Amino acid sequence: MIRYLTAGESHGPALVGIIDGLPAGMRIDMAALQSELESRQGGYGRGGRMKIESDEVQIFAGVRGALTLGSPVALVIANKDFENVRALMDPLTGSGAPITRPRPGHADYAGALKYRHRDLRNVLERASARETAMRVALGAIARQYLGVFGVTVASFVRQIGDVAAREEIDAPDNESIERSPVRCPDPEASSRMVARIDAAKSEGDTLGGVFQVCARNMPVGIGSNRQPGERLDARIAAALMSIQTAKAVEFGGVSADLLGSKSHDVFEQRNGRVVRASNRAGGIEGGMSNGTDIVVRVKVKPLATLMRPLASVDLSSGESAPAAVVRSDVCAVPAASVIGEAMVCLALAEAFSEKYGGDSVDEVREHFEASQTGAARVFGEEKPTSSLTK
Ligand code: EPS
Repeated sequence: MIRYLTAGESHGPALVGIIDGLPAGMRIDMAALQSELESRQGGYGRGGRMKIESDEVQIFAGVRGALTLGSPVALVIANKDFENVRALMDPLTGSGAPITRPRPGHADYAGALKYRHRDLRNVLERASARETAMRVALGAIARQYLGVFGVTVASFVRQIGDVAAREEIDAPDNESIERSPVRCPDPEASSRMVARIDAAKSEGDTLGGVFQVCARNMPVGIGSNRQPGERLDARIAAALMSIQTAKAVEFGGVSADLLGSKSHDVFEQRNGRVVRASNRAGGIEGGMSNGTDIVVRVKVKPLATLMRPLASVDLSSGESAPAAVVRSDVCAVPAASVIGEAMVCLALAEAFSEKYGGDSVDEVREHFEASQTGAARVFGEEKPTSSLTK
């Protein structure tokens, strides 16, 4: 089964990632990996760090001649800023004045007590969203694996602060997303979002928002209803909630204040196929993909590092003091949407590998095709059962 691990501190020498369980013979498109890393670095509202970094991923294991070997794939992304802070962050000799005033909303306080660190830097370095660069690189590989099944994953920004894209925008084209400096396909909302970011910056404040991820061309039956942790929505939600700023995840458009008669996606028969009249479930029923698009929205909090710091307590003296101020971004919702895609790709890759198995790409493909053919025959070939896609 596909699984992964990351390691690395924000200002340490490098980020490291391992993805295990990929089939052999899968072509790795490095240009695609690089372009996803570039998207994550972009987005209006980023701070000075992104002028220092230009994330370049290197493969250290598991690939030869651009084809996976079936062994674990190991990736490294250097932190360019490490050279500027080597005295502070060198793994063997690093030291410096401790940070002792926790930022409300950050990992600082809980981490200090949990790991018994007197210097909050020892917590915040790993808690930093810098680590998501490696997730995006791993997610790009997971996306290439999903390509074997024809599945695609895209995202866009719905809201920054109190500025929201028009609600009816649901499946925008890629160009309209990429054209916007905040990955919002509604041009009018996009310019208002940029203005909101400028205003927050000038006030020493930060902004959160909402992004949406969509996985298309999903087959039926990924994930399972057997055990709570096997449910596809539970797995995707867990993956998305692991993004540092994420606070809520919502599938589809079911509303708590509507009756059941207005909430579900009725079945229709069209040209011998079973189709759905709507997609309020967001592509998942009973913990399994139902063949429609997986649509999920994620709410992210405003960043916890404010240039005009919030009230805090100096943990070394016990005195009231403003929270520590360290360099940061004003808004990272556009980056979070790219990271959200990576997390959905990783969660899906894990679930697909569980269902289709296989040691080589050809074997995976054979399993997938056999499964598709079998599913289409469940109720007999003459019946309208082929709701394998929408
Ligand atoms: C981050 C703070 C900033 C961001 C960083 C996440 O870094 P720094 O403290 O070095 O200015 O730029 O994000 C990244 C480095 C990145 O690659 O996304 C934080 O505290 O989480």
